[in-house]
Amino acid sequence: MTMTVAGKEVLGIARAFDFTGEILQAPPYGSGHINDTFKVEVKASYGPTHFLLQRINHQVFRQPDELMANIERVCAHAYAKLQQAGVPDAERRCLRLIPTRSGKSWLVDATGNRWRCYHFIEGATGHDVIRTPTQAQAAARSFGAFQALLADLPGGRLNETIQDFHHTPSRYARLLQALAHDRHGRAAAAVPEIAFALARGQEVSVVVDALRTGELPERVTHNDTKLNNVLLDDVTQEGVCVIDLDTVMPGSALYDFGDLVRTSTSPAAEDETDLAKIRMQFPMFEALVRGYLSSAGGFLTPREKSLLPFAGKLITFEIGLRFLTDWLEGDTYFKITRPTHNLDRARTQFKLVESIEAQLPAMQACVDRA
Ligand code: ADP
Ligand code: GN1
Ligand code: MG
Repeated sequence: MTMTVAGKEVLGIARAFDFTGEILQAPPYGSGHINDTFKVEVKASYGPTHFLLQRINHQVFRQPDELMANIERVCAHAYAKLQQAGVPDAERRCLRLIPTRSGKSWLVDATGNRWRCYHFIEGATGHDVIRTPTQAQAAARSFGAFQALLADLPGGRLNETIQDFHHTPSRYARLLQALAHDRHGRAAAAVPEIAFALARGQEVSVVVDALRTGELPERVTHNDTKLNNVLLDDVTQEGVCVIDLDTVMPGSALYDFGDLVRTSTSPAAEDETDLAKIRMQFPMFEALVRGYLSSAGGFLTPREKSLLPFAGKLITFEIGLRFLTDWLEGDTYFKITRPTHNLDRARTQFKLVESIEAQLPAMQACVDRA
């Protein structure tokens, strides 16, 4: 967790970015677990206009300058390609950085925090909970299109902003370590969750092993494709813009599809406490497959396609491991608003894993048909 930031300080930071007009307010915004986000409202001659200001969590992202160098490259490439393709509303289809008044892509404040500012995408929303298969299809299509857009990113391999981010065996090992220390004496309160995790330790290496042997290709992937990291048009529900680019780096397409299954198939929130509400809804999965293959089907290998259902289970399990580990370690990583928040989140993830396990054969048949 990072230090909170005073409203007055945010206004001062906002003034360092290169837009004109009087700044009216800059309240906290969004429901991300990592960065601090503010919606800056500016009085411009043509009416109120908005910007999205963010303070990067540098306890999570240890090399924020390398991260911003990635984002500069990714944003510039995506925008140039959309313009070349003649997309009429290209400025709404990808994130664009607003430079500081001294021409830098990000700001370093007096205490060493990094800040960045994006154009605000109006008329579109990042949803915390899925409502319709149309939304699931649109989200998956957008993330597939995002991978396609970055398949020819020039300039060599992107920086790894978090080492081993989706290395599920390392996430599992970290849980074992947290359990061995049990520094906050919390393990006793999570006995069934711990047992659930320990019973599934043998499957965690499937994707990383296949990447190592070359059986699966490395690609530029988003790596944090939760449903609220794509903005859907408020009127048409079409995917407008993929956001939250901090973890765009080398990875597997399966990580991206897997996190879509995790966040776009259950009808309840990630931190729902009534576990009876948590389940993998098959029509949502079908919509994800349809949407994802409509934009990524052309480049995915047969092995990638066949592992799509398993990826849903793996990534849901992996994020469950991370929530449980953070709970055991005393809540140092994900933002929380109640004492058992991370344990509650781990429980929903594991309940969803169970639901996926029960439907894996049908999910596999669905992908094979597609
Ligand atoms: P975090 O890493 O903390 O999840 P995000 O980059 O996802 O932060 O941003 C937090 C929220 O801010 C998003 O869920 C989305 O609602 C909103 N958001 C981010 N970027 C934009 C943008 N350019 N235009 C409009 N809304 C945005
Ligand atoms: C974090 O930043 P946000 O809220 O979009 C996390 C993801 C987790 C997710 C769980 C950099 O995503 O990996 O899957 O929470 N991001 C980072 O909701 O750790
Ligand atoms: Mg986010």
